[in-house]
Amino acid sequence: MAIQKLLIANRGEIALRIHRACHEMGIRTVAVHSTADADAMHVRLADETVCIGPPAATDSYLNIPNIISAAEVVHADAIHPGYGFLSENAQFAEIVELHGITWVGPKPEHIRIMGDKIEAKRTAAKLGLPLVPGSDGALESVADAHALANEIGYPVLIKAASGGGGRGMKVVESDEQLESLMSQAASEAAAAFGDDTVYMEKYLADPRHIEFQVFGDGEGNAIHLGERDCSLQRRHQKVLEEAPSPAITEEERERMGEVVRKAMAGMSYRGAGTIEFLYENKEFYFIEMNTRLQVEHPVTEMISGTDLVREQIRIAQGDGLSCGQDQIRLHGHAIECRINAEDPQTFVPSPGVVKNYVAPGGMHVRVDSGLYTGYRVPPYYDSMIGKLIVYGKTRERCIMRLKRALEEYVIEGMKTTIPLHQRLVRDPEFLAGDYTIKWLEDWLEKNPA
Ligand code: MV4
Repeated sequence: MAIQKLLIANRGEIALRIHRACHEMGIRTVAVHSTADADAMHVRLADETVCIGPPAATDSYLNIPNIISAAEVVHADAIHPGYGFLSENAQFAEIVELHGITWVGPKPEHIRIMGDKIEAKRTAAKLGLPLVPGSDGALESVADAHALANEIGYPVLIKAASGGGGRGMKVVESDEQLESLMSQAASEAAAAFGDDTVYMEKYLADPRHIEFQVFGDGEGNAIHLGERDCSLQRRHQKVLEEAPSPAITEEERERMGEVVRKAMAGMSYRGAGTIEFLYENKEFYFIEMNTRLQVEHPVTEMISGTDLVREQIRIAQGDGLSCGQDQIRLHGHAIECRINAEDPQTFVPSPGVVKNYVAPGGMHVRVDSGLYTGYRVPPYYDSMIGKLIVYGKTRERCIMRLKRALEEYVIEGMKTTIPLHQRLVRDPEFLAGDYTIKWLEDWLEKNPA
C-alpha cells in the first residue's frame, strides 16, 4: 500500500508543493511536463521526468492517454492531480484506478456527484447542509420557473448545472426578464459545458464567500480544519485569502465545522475537500463542493500546523487520518496573496523572463513559487506565478508582517500583482476585515493606481 513513486500530473507551484511533500515522506517523484515547461523548477527537482506533449494543455496536462502511458513507463504507483487540469475529472480518476495506480484524490463517484451542481445540492441537503432557497433540481419549464421565482421572491439567480466558477449565471430581477434570461443561461451553458440544464436560487445581494476545509478517510471518519474567507475576488478569480474569516465567531466556526464534518462522515468522503458557502446576515448557505486540494490551502496549513498534501497521501495509501477532531487546534491568523504575472491595473497577462528574483523570508513567511532568476514564464497557462503566505498571532500582526514581506519581494522582468497587494493591505476597510464578494471590484474602480 505504501506509495514508492508518485507521478505529479500538474505544473507550476502546485507541482513543486506536491514534490516537496513527497520527498519529506521518502516518496520518489515523477514530473510530467509539456515542452514549454522543461525548465520548470519542479521538473529540475523531480527524480524522473517525462515530456507528455506540446505546450497546449489539451495536448499535455489534459491528455489522459499520455499521462497514463508516462505512469506505466516509469512504473509510478500513484498519481496526484494537483488543482485544475484533471483534478476533478471523475473519468480520469476511474482510469487511474483501473490501471492499478493509487489515485491521490476522492472516490470517482464523489467527484462526479459534486461536478453536477444540482446533484451536489441534493446530496448536501440530505447530509444536513443548509442550502440557498431555490429549485429542487433542474428548471423544467418557464411556467415552473415563474411560479418558483414568485414563491422565493426576486431577485433570483439562474445557474448552469455543469457550471461553477460563476460562468453562465444570470441575475433576474422580474417576471418580464425571466424567460429571456433563462434561455440565455441555457444556451450559454450548452455552448460552454455541453449541458443546457439550469436551476434557480434566491440571489444573495452581497454575501461573503466562506469555505470549510475537510478530510475524510473514505470509511466514515472525517475532520474539518476550519474555514477560509475567499471573498476578495475579481471576475471569479481569487486575489487574497485568509484564515480564519474575520466575519465569523468561534461559536459559528464550531457549529458549522461540526455540520460539515458530520456531512463528510455521512457520505464516507475520502481525501481533501472544500465545502463552499455564501454567508449573509449571519447565515451559511451551501453552494458547491470542490473535490480537490485548493490553491489557498496554505492558509489552513499555517493555522492548523498540518501538511495537507501529506494528509492526502496518507489517506490514499490507506494510513487513515493523522488525527481526530479533538486533536485539531486552530491558532493565529494567515493570509495568502496570489502573485500573478499581470499588469496590476489592467490585469492583462505579462509573461516574460525573470531578470532578478528575491523572495521574502523570515519568521512565518512562506513563498510557494517555482520562479528563479533566468526562468521564462510561459504564456500558455494561468498567470499565477507564486503565492506569498504569512502567519501572525493575530490578524493585525499577520498584516504587519505581510506588508513587510511584500516590500521585500523582488520580481523583475515582468509586471506582477505585488503592487496591487501592497495597496490593498493598507486599505482601512480591508484592515477592518469589512468586505464582501463585491468589495474588491468596487475598490479597484474607486482606487485606480
Ligand atoms: C451566488 C451568488 C449570489 N446568490 N448564488 C459565483 C461563483 C459560483 N461558485 C457561485 N457564485 C455566486 N453564487 C446566489 N444564490 C453570488 C455568487 C458570486 C460569487 C460567489 C463567491 C465569490 C465571488 C462571487 C462573485 C460574484 C458572484
